[in-house]
Amino acid sequence: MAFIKDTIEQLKFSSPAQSEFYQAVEDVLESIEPIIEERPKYREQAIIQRLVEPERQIMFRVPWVDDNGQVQVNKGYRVEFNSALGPYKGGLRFHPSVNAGIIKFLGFEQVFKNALTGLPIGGGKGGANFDPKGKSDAEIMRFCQSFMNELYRHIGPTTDVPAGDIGVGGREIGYLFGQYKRLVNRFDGVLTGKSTLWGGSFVRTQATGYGAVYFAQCLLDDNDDNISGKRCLVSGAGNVAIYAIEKLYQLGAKPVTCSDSGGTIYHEQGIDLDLLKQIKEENNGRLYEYLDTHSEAEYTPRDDYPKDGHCVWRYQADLALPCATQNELTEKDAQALLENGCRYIVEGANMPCTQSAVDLFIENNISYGPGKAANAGGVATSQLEMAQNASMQRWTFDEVDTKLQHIMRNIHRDAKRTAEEFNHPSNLVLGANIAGFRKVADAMIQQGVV
Ligand code: NDP
Ligand code: 2IT
Repeated sequence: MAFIKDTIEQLKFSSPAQSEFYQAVEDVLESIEPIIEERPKYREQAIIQRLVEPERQIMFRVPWVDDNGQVQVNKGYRVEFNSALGPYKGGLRFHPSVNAGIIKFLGFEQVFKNALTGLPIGGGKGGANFDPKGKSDAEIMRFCQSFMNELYRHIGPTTDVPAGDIGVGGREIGYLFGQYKRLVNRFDGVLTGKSTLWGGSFVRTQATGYGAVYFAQCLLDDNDDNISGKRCLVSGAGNVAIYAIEKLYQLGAKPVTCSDSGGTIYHEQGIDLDLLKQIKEENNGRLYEYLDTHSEAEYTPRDDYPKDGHCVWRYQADLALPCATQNELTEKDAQALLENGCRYIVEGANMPCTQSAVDLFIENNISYGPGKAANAGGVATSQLEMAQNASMQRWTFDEVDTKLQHIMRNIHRDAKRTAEEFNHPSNLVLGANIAGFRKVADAMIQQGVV
């Protein structure tokens, strides 16, 4: 349809060189075609043009001093994308690949993901092109403090509430929070993913991985199938991957792979979760160290991956959970998964499957859970953390976990019913995009042209 092409052309002109952002926008626009046809008010109110332009984008210099006394400079971002449903909410990513296009794609996804949770949160994202690898703890602290020296003036518990993403976990949230508190002299719930010692919520650490597996359970239920005994491929070895693996084991499944940017581990008897946590959470180590304990496992370095693909997806399994980064699962990988009989794909990461890989899953009627639905458990639990902070309450692990399970089931039901309503019963991409879009667009209309 013309409006998709026109919108992307305009974005290419006004926001050049942001390919991941165009990809995320195109994915949503293609799904919402039927509803745009149906409801003229979306066009009259220029909802698409407003949705693709963030409400505010902040870019800033982050100067800091490394352990050798050298001054380093990074580029920091916070994109406050849409506040129709609530305060801007979304993570911070510290990775050398971060640029304006990456943050905008993540912020755009976040708007619809947050809407799908049914909770009162708008969408935003931030980060920096800072590479945490090889940095000392003191360097991480100084970087976080410098980052917050600018960010603090833009955020607040009812304005914008950042959290973690790639390269930002509990340690970074601690340093960021400490500096915020020092600058404003208030103990605000201004960040989520805080330590449970000082205002964090139980289950936030586990929430994205657990939530993705709860979503997978919904897909299996739809097929009168059961997760117990399923062989699973997981990519990534960070927060999302680790807790997806943990929940898979708790439900009787068998995860046999994980990966980091250096390579992939395949362990036929099942990934050793305690060892993985020790390498990644305690020692900040590299995945090849896994072989020091399990020489029977296979390690494939990145250089030996198949052309145009990732070796994780070349193993046989029933369920695949990409949990590392965007566009990590290509069309060739999708073909390999289909040939090996994989029937369920659930995205723990944001936009991990390329557009052509997604097309292949949909064409082949594979049960596919798109990231903005399947990985929403993290941000949903962040909102539960905000709710606990605002009401000065503290819920138990089981209380939060039960709420998370309900939220994931509701997201799945909402996406599925919407897909049925628009006559594409098994297409959860379409269902999730329309369900999220409707909530945001209707709220924007009710709030006038702002
Ligand atoms: P972490 O930093 O904890 O872990 C990221 C993992 O992915 C690491 O194993 C990392 O390897 C690998 N990885 C990252 N970038 C690349 C790359 N360019 N190529 C290959 N491997 C890479 O991040 P999270 O687990 O928190 O995030 C993973 C994904 O999940 C991201 O897409 C994120 O946006 C998404 N997500 C996260 C949520 C959360 O609550 N944390 C919520 C919802 C989505 P290495 O260490 O070698 O770089
Ligand atoms: O992509 C995501 O949803 C996140 N990184 C979590 C955001 C949050 O605010 O918890």
